[in-house]
Amino acid sequence: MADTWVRMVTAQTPTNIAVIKYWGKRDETLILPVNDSISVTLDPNDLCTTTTVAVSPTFDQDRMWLNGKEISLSGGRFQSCLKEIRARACEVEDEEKAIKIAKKDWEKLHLHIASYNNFPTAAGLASSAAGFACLVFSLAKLMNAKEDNSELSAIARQGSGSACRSLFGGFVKWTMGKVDNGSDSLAIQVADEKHWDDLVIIIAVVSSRMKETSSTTGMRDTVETSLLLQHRAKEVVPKRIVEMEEAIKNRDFASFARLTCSDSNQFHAVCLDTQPPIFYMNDTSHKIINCVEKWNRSEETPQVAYTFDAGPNAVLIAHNRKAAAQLMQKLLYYFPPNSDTDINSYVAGDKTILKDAGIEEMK
Ligand code: 2P0
Repeated sequence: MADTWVRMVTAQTPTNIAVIKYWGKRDETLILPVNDSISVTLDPNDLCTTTTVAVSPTFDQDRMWLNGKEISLSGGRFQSCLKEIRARACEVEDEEKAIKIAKKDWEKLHLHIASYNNFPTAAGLASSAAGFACLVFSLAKLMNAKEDNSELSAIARQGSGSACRSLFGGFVKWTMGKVDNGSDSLAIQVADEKHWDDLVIIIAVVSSRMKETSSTTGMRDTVETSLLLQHRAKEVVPKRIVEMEEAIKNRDFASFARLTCSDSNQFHAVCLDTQPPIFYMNDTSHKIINCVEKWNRSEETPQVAYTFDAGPNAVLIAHNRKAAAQLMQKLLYYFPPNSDTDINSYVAGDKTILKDAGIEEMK
């Protein structure tokens, strides 16, 4: 009876959207970036991963299931995260369940991991960010590791770069760090989730197709071939990071929107400057940019910021609920459902925005 116990921990982690982008690694194995980045973490009700990790002496190997299907844990990135967390495991004593795990036992014990995304993986929104952040956080709790979230972020980073920023809510900076072993390449919170809570994020899902160039491959090609990336990483981003932190601290939406849109556009320019060129946005993405730019210029101050990651989906950050409602009206006017330049569906933090606009959230 004594050796049939199971200890479990469940955690939930939202994905994050970069407003100053990470693109390019200086070390591919440790996942060390060529520049700092800043992101906003979504609400846990939006796009998030829920992960349950379990340990039991009855498990004979490490296994993982993603959305109910078993996946291989043999990849270097999974193994790096598991190794780093196991090295920090501490003694666990749970008197109620009569469980006692000594520090050295963690080397022999095996894990079962079940992870679910609350959004369709095929929607082109699948992100390794929430996944690795949730994996590392839940394993740290299971193994009673004493590291704080910044220290854990340096482990999640080794699963996927952008994952390090999902260890915190609100606005988060990933500092690229200086040292070769990557110990100072980690995430810190710039402002918590309550600091600027009138912002409304709406994601317009433009395509559900899988992207043609993975971020990892795209970044490698960019680092090898783009001169613009050198300029961006050394000259442009360091200044933008300072300005973006200021804009966030002062809740200065005009500066926030200008920096967010410019940085998204420069990231896609860097992709175009890559050999062979990488096209992540499509015609619909470009039309959304035009629509937002025209609207922002017709107002006294910008109402909406746009940003696009390694795919055509638009992440739109509205100044407030009123701007979000107006944005939905404009999108539905310019991109009527079932037209050629269709937006398949929407995801929003504030569900009433979609309901009021008369549309359904994606299932
Ligand atoms: C970002 N992206 O800052 C940027 C903007 C996409 C565009 O981080 O190779 O999946 O696992 O470190 O984290 C996507 O890259 O790449 C990404 P790896 P990751 O959010």
